[in-house]
Amino acid sequence: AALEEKLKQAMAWREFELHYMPQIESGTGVIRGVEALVRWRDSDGQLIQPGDFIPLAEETGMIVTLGEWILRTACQAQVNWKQQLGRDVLMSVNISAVQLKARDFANTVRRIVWETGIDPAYLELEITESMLIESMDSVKPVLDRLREIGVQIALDDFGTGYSSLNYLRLLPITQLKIDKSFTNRLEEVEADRTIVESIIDLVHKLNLRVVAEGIETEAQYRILHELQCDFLQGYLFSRPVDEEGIQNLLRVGR
Ligand code: G
Ligand code: G
Ligand code: MN
Ligand code: NA
Repeated sequence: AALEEKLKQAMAWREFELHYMPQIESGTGVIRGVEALVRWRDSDGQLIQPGDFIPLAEETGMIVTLGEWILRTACQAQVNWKQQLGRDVLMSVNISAVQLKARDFANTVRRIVWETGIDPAYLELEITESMLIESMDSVKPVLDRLREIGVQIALDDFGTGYSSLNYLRLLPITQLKIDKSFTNRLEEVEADRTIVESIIDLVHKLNLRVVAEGIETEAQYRILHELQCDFLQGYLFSRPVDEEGIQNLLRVGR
């Protein structure tokens, strides 16, 4: 309960901030987008990672308010960068199952798109396959509405849950993110390479795009480039950085 109080206070005191991790085009090395990742700067100036407060925010329902702030802040940043840097950057935002299932989620997104003026084609919402297991039927209409608004939908952490081909077949997904547990040992483990290659082929045959996460070495980069993975994300390119850090990376253009 102590943490819950602190979390409420943090919301009132605006102690949250967004950090950003670039996603690069594997062919050119150019940054095509960023993933927004929330952090909590507590009153002592300490940076708290989402793993330490998102679960509680979900349990208490606070994620709905926090998630709205995250979405609005990310969209506003995208619009600012367009004005300041003259380029559109794809903004990917993680969406919790609790948010997606809250009534009115699609309307909330529509309102934030309208209020911030973001081109919805440059907003991507990341959902995880684990949130689909029990609620495929209720989630699908929400995703359909989000696509009508024009936002992109990414299936995050692919391969870690119950990766059902049904999701790819039935849901209006635009991009798939291969989890880092598959790219970690790409150099050493032949089976991982085979699986990743097959996922990329399948995704391309479905006319979707694919991002590989957790790229930390040049060797992983080379293999994924050879396998024609569209986009890459990982510490090799950059760790999550704050607003100033990402603006610097975007200015350099790579
Ligand atoms: O940034 P980090 O690696 O600590 O993120 C850990 C987890 O927290 C990841 O699974 C990520 O998806 C999740 N996460 C990070 N930022 C957000 C956010 O803004 N909203 C939600 N719902 N989850 C987030
Ligand atoms: O679950 P989700 O994919 O949203 O989690 C994203 C998190 O994965 C980010 O917070 C980021 O810190 C982490 N991540 C991304 N790339 C790498 C990487 O190359 N290595 C490691 N260890 N973590 C990464
Ligand atoms: Mn993600
Ligand atoms: Na992921």
